[in-house]
Amino acid sequence: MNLARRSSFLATMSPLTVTEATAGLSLSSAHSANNHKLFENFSSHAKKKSHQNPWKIGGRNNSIYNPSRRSHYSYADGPGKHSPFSDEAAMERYSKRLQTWDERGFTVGIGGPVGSGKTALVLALIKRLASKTNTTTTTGEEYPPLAVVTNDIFTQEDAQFLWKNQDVLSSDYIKAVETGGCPHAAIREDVSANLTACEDLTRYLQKTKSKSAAGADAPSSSLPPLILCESGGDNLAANFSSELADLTLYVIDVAGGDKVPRKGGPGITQSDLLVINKIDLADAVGADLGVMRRDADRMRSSGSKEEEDGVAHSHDHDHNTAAPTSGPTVFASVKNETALDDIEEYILDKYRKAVALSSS
Ligand SMILES: Nc1nc2c(ncn2[C@@H]2O[C@H](COP(=O)(O)OP(=O)(O)O)[C@@H](O)[C@H]2O)c(=O)[nH]1
Ligand SMILES: [Mg+2]
Repeated sequence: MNLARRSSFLATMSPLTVTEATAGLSLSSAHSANNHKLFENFSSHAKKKSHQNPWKIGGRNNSIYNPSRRSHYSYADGPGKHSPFSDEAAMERYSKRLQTWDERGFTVGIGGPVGSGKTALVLALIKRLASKTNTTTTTGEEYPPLAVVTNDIFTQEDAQFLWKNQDVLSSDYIKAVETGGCPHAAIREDVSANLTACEDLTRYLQKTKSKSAAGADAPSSSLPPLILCESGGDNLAANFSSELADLTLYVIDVAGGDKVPRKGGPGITQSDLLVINKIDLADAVGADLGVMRRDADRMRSSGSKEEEDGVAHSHDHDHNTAAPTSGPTVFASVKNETALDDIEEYILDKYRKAVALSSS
């Protein structure tokens, strides 16, 4: 159907059909309050300006292109707005938790597209953290016992890789979940298999702790476990449910192109820490880290007007310096061990705050 015919055709259709046909929305979502406004706005414009391209009606800020008018975002803070980790927000988050830390350890969700370096990061964290279990920091803080859950669709590939490639964490503490379907389903829609794996590991750690005959790597610490839960690689729409993850890391890599941060999606906008990995490949693939920093900051901003308009961050600022109002983003090369200290420190800091919050 050509444009003129489609416009007049749309003007004669029933309001609901117009919304569906043009905005691509489902019947059920058309009932949401947000969608209702969208529909009213859209259909009145469609009637008045039926000679125009209906996809463009209303301009950027008054159309279906305006993210705040889309119905498929269900985040309280709205799309593209990052809620920085704060003790208050954490309290709120953890008060809704169904299990105590001793029933299910502090669970760190590590998500991101296929091949971005999630397993490589988990391996690096195991090597660093598991070797410190049963020791204390220079300031006397204990390192927590560690456990790992991996998700693959049809195999236990990632768990096997982790079992084989390190000797600091017994394979007993690394459990594989085979999702059997889209990986996001197991971390977002029905998290029961992952919750069970985390609870089993927590119970197992408690049991081995109390057994004097346990192996050398059996934790003696009284702290609840720190569980790294690697998602199966998925698209940009996959993010952990807060029912499962107490802290989320989202891993993308420069080889996917420097456009990826601005494509957004809940992992990029909402994760507690965004990791942009493989910076060692930036020159080889022509990725501009300054652009990635600017876009990551914008997508992870807490939503000031300036930032939404995209004028707050200059094109040329240092890629290692985050804008103060944006959620944290770290540029890493797991291969070259760049920024691993920062990532480890970030996780431990949040773990310690969480455990302290619940016991205060
Ligand atoms: N050059 C480079 N390669 C990396 C880096 N991190 C991971 N890789 C490689 O990227 C590939 C995919 O990594 P993997 O951890 O399996 O990705 P996952 O699918 O996200 O778990 C592997 O061949 C890794 O060795 C990095 O920082 N630099
Ligand atoms: Mg993996």
